[in-house]
Amino acid sequence: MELFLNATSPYARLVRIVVLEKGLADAVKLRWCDPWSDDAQLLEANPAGRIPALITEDGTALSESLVIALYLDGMGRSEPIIPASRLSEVLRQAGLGQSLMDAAFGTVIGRKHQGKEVDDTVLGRRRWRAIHRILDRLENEISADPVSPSMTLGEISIAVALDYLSFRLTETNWPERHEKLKAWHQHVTKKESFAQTAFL
Ligand SMILES: N[C@@H](CCC(=O)N[C@@H](CS)C(=O)NCC(=O)O)C(=O)O
Repeated sequence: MELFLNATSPYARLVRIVVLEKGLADAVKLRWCDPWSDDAQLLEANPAGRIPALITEDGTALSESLVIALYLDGMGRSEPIIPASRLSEVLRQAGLGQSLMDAAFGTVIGRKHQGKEVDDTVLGRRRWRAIHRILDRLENEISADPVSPSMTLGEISIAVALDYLSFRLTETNWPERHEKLKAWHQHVTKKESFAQTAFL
């Protein structure tokens, strides 16, 4: 399999962590690229021009991080990252993590192309309100310790989104404002798969 990625995308990092957690590192070749440079092979794999994209063993090109995570969960012999017994809880967390990533990434990319003033537009303010609401909700909902020793897709998604805030939007100061979430995040990100994929 081949995974198109870069070192700063939260969506690509989520998939990379899934690859490691599922014990599939040897089966997935990393194909580093710049999604903003219209890389011809990436466009062939994903006409949207976005990473991550995964070419499966049978040559199928998959896009969208959660879709790729779902595919990888069906492979490898490790514990499922979407356990059937906790389906709704894990998918709820995955959705919240993904929404946090979307609002944060939208803010970062908006600033890059239109300047920081974009934060004061209708859409910019809306994204910031979403970021704060999601953080508050996670602070209220997250249980102190993860339920199982193996990671779930929900935990990976939320933890990567929080790391992305610390990487790109430090002004959120989320660890100072959300103590329970901070402790949870410290616990979850102790895993080797997080260390190996740190944002650069
Ligand atoms: N919903 C998508 C989002 C993917 C995405 O936006 N990736 C960014 C990098 S972080 C990208 O490739 N952007 C290039 C572009 O939008 O042209 C997913 O979950 O995979």
